[in-house]
Amino acid sequence: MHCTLLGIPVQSGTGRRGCDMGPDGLRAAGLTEAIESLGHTVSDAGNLEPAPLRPVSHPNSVLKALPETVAWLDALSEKAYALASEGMPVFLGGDHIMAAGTVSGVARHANDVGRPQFVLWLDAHPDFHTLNSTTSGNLHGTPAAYFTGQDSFEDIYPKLHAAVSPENVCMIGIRSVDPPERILLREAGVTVHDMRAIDENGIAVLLSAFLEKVAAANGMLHVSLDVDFLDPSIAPGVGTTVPGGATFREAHLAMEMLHDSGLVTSLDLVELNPFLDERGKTALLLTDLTASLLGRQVMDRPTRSFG
Ligand code: DIR
Ligand code: MN
Ligand code: MN
Ligand code: MN
Repeated sequence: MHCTLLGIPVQSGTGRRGCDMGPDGLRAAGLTEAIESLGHTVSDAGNLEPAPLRPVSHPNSVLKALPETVAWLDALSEKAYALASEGMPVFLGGDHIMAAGTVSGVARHANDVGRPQFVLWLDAHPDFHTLNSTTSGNLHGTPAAYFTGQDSFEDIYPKLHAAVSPENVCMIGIRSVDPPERILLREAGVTVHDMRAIDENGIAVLLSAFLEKVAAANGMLHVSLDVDFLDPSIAPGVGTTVPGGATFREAHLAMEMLHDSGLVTSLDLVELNPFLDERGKTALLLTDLTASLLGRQVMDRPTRSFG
């Protein structure tokens, strides 16, 4: 397989600085070498630059850095669309607003080739605010609402060529949901597995059910991995730590199952903040998780098939 790395040093969607160093933190952790060691080829497309600013406004006065963020999305949604047709893009963040660009871009490609787009959202947060519902104004809380076609984004975020059906989105690891998000998620019909669901069922059961669904539909699968999906004790390099996250083994098992499924077509690694990290600990963990997703195994085992 061929992987293309694209750095997206956006941090305008979050309240804290340092995410702009995320792509270089992942490179320093040896991401390219880790992927190559598994027999894949890697090209690094370098870091994206935002498009020129265009005039955008919205009546919600708390929104932070709207024009800057939109300039990133304008560039990224086109770039992600282009990269989706050549191997597996690995998008290196940058804060989670970038998923508005990556998912909309890959979903447009999936639509072109006549396949449904699915999204596995691994995060403490659903990031399902509209521009109307956010009270923090941090736009990294909005991407999943945008790419599933919720309202408020029209003529502000890039034109959405192919919305992802909310029924095709599965969120795992969720443990911080704002009241308006809770209502919007329920109304839209997104599958949300909170941490309690992991505790009660095990992550393998939840993930298997979703992978069966993707396989049965011959879907394309985008995985969006937010650092704060992980417990802060193993992944401190993120601006929005929430206690009670996925363990080291839960995260690796999810990645190993994703590999075995053969279904993953694109990946986001987001919200790494090297300024807050402990001697590269979080960047190294993300690198190892990516290796598990791309085929690193402790022992050889037969490939499991879904669908
Ligand atoms: C909170 C936090 N729901 C907000 N969101 C995120 O500001 O909208 N934190 N994504 O990482
Ligand atoms: Mn393709
Ligand atoms: Mn997130
Ligand atoms: Mn998060």
